[in-house]
Amino acid sequence: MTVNIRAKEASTPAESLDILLLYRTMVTARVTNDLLKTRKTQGRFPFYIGCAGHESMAAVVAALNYDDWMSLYYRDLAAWLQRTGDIYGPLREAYSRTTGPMSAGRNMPSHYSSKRHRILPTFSEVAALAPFAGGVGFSLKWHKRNEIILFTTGDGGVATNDFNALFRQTAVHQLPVLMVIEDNGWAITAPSTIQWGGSLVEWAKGGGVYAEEVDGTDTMATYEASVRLVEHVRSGKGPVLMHLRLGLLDPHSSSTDIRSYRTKEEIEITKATKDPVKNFGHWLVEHGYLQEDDIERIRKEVRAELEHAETEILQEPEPGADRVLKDVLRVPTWQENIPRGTKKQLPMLGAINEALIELAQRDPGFFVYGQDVGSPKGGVFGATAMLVTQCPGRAISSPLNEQVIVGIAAGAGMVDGNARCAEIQFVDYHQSAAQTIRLAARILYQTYGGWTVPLLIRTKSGSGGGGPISSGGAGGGAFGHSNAGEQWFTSVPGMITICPATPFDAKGLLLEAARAQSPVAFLERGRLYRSEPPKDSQGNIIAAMAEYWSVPEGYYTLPIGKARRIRIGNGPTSIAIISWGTMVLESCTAAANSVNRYGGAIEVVDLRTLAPFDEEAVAAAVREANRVIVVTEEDDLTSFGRHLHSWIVQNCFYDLDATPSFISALPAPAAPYNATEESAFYPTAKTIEQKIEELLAE
Ligand SMILES: Cc1ncc(C[n+]2csc(CCOP(=O)(O)OP(=O)(O)O)c2C)c(N)n1
Repeated sequence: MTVNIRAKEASTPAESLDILLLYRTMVTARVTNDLLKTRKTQGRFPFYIGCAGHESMAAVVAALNYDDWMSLYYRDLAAWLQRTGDIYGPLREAYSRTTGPMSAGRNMPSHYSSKRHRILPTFSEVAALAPFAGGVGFSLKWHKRNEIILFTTGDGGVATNDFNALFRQTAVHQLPVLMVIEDNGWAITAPSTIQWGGSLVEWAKGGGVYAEEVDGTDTMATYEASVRLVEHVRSGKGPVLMHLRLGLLDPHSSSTDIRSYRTKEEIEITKATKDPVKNFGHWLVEHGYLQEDDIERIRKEVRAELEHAETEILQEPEPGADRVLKDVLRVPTWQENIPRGTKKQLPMLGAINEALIELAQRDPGFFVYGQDVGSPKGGVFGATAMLVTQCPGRAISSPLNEQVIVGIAAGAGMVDGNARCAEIQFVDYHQSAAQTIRLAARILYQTYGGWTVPLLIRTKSGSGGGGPISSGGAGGGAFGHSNAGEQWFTSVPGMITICPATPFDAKGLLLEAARAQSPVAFLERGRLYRSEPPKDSQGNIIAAMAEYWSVPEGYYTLPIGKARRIRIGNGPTSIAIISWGTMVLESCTAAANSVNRYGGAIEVVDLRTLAPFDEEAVAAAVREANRVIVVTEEDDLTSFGRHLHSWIVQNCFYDLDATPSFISALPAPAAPYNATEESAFYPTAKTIEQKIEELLAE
């Protein structure tokens, strides 16, 4: 028997609801849950986290259109089934089969993900998808699409920074997002009363988001409320928070003993009154849609279907060790191109402004999102000044929250597959977005290539403003404004990290970075924004570097992962200096001074890309010079510079005639403010020159 009923609201765009199919989906979720729970107990796989008590989420999804987006959490098996109809997927992931649609057997079960079905990839980090969901909503609104996004989390998830970032994103930009809080009363052993004060609904309304409490143990009430609230969101009236009251019928996960923290009485009452599958079954019988014995018949049919699926799945292949490094990083394949535009002298800031204009003109969906970037000043450094005047609406000022910023750009990039730009004012402040950045970089691996996150993070990094350190004047950036930053980004697997030293490279690399399907950290050194080419101690511009301050107009790209090898002097090289960013200029000055004094040649390798770095160029430079100095602006703690130094020891040992040298800033939190202490903190051309002398004397 198929019965179609429509929601009461005449204007609803939701498809007519087949309530028996909805019931069957909920039963399928419960029976799958029970089967997988048993299999875990039998030791067939290591972990399971279930959905019992949350099956009415199928009714929320039934109120969406098929092209709406979803960001689910681990209790949303019923939502998965309602959207995809795929009963095999959850079993395949539990048994870790390569056929798994969410991660090809790479991730724990219940981490729902499907690009095809517009389900963003669930993280283990509670509510961590929230800022990405805000980015999806931002993109849908920006492109005036008729779709919305459903975001779900538990009552514990409400307390996370990530959820609060989403809330702010949706409230400030009035995004088409339906936030459903699946409140089952518990976050492992913590009752929901410790997650927020007062009323969640009133809290949301006070922050500019319409909110309602809904009884999730009553499936028809959930469906009717969902239809109404989805319509609210879709019609442009703004975001909605649904506080969905549920009961948790099972332990938190297969690793938790429910009796150790919940009373017998509370468990019994929950099971008797808050079981949405049981309640909906009774309702269907009461209203004459089913007979009493249909309930058991349907359960048995579903169980047989699942057991059949399970038998098939057990024949399917498990992952092999050979794929463990697959889909860590996607670096774009560089297409050789010759810059044709007229060249003109430009500082790095001008080159970055031009690159952003090129991106906006070529891609109507490209925008820069960050603090102050939409002001006529073009952000505090003026990097978006040209964008603001020449491409109105493409530089968008954000609230003061780095996680909000990164989430908007990352989620928007996931919608249309092209990188959108997040500007972080000073690299130090990316730390509040660190989890979102790390997870953006993980998605490719976690989903076995199912999803990519094109994302361009531009940020001012390194010591103060002005010119190179040796050219006079302390930066004065001090704490919060002067960190190098590469020690953070290069330690994130799945992340590309770029740090240009010259205006020519900055423009070409920024344009190439926007083609990447892996997130990129683009470190712009404040010292280099307005810097001129480096000079030797007699004031002569170093010829080998001068041409890179001449920047072609128009579009050109440079390869990611390729170093620039700069030879200073003539004849065979006696030392290779490996550096990047500001330290390239310092190294060139030191090398020129040494060559002026002693003759010969020194090679400076400008890495340009730090992750993945150009191993071939580094090895070749060491092989030719047999002496090497690594120069970094980072503190002397665990750092990218130390990693590179260690790589050289491990891979180039037999090409070395002397211990590989290492120059860095000091092992302190950051450069102090006053000029004397600041200068003592950073390496300069002088420090490098002394090291060159020592090495040549060995
Ligand atoms: C950020 C983060 N902190 C801690 C954990 C460990 N953890 C996993 S689930 C969970 C409780 C989540 O509770 P809630 O959001 O209410 O969802 P429920 O499991 O009750 O449905 C915790 C603390 C985690 N996965 N992520």
